[in-house]
Amino acid sequence: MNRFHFLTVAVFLLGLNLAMADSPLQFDDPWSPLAPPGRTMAGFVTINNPGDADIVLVDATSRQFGRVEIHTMTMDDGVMRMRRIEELVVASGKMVVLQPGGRHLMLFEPEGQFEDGDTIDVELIDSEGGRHEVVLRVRPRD
Ligand SMILES: [Cu+2]
Repeated sequence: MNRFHFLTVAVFLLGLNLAMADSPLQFDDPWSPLAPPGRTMAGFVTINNPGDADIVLVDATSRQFGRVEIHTMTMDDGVMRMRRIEELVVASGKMVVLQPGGRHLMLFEPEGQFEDGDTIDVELIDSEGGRHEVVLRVRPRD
């Protein structure tokens, strides 16, 4: 491969990489309340979608946890219950708030211990297979 071809391929690969990393979603104040070691944790974030298309989040993953789910909370006979939701729609031009007492990320089976200031890398996966990286910062509950 001559030098010109090498550069062409390198530029092509770089462009591909940028395209894959490109998420239209904007994440505001992603955080996770400090929890005792080994406990299931939660993730909160405000998600904005300034893009032209609705984005439907269907799954989540983190290499720091065995399993991540998107949850909702509902009042059921006076008792707050949470359950997994299969679809979290972030409509074009809209905002979705994951917050204590409402929808949240549930982080099961922590791989280690987390302290104030640590970060948790989460990938949100949409219905088209697109991945959206969000970094939660661990801090004490307000
Ligand atoms: Cu939950």
